[in-house]
Amino acid sequence: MSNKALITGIGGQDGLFLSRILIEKGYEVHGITKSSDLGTLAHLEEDVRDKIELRVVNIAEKAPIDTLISEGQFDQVYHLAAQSSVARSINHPRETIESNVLGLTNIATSIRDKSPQTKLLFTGSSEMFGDLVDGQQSELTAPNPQSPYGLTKAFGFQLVNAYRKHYGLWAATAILFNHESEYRGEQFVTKKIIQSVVRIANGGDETLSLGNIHAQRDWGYAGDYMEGITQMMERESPDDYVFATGQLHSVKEFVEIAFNKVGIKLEWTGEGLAEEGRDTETQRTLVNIEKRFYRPGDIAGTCGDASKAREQLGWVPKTALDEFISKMIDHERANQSSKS
Ligand code: GDR
Repeated sequence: MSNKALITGIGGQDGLFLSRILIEKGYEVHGITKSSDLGTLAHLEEDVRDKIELRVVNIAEKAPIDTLISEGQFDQVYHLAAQSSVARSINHPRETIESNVLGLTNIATSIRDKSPQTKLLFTGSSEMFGDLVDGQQSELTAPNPQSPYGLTKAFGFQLVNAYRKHYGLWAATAILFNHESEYRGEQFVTKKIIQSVVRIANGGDETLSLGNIHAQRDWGYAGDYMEGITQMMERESPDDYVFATGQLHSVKEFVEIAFNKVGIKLEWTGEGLAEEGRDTETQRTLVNIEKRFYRPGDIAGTCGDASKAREQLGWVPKTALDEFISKMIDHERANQSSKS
């Protein structure tokens, strides 16, 4: 009999990669989404998608989660469902808490009460660490969240720890640093940049407006991180792991690389809100700064130390930044040309 896995939040970028990996490994995959919209799963190969048992369930409601967990008796639950935008959490803290705090509490408590042999993996976030103080952030770094989103991820990390300790559950947190791909949502800066760069390369006359382009992130490829979390789940005893590349890049560098890839070289002038990126050939302004895209409490930088995952799981990020920016551009080009 094949192993049975449940993926909550299967309709996002990570759900797509994770379903592919689990189906390939021979798992029976069940997924829950918040609406009947297929979301990112629309990009999944049809034969893979057909194998997924999909259901619409609101994770913030306890009764349907109890029924699902009790009837499913899953071997593994990957809890991905969350309000995942830091920016949105600032304006919608209640929605973020409902989805992230109540959602995890419902899932973990149902497993404790209805299916205690089920392994639970929670996808945590580097956002729980707040700003980089020195060096890199690891499993031992103390949480110091700055945003409602980061607070919910710190809460989740501690809850999972407590359930593991007090109830003997197989429960663990994957502390994921920024991870991107061609299937990334438009609310995140990398996708926003790529969409605009491709439109401009295709002759569009827009300007890419951004907030803090000096923020630095440790960006990896989502497919690699989802491989890592399945390796984590296969361990006999539960433990938390950081997944990161250990490489820091600014938003500005990301913009420059993306434009370079479509043959446009930028030169920068000005500072703060007056900073601008111009096409060196035409002198046209392609990038500007708008105050509305700045966030209160934005984290200036995050950088992860994934040596524990490397040593204990043999995990290394395979896809370099340059490589996944190309994948994102190719995918976006195909997407835009299919619409024109
Ligand atoms: P982040 O990702 O908040 O790190 O959370 P995001 O891509 O939203 O922001 C990264 C950095 O870019 C700066 N920035 C902008 N961001 C957006 N979205 N739009 C802009 O116009 C813009 N201009 C500059 C931001 O200020 C920030 O510094 C991601 C999410 O995937 C979380 O779910 C995950 O937990 C963490 O990464 C690790």
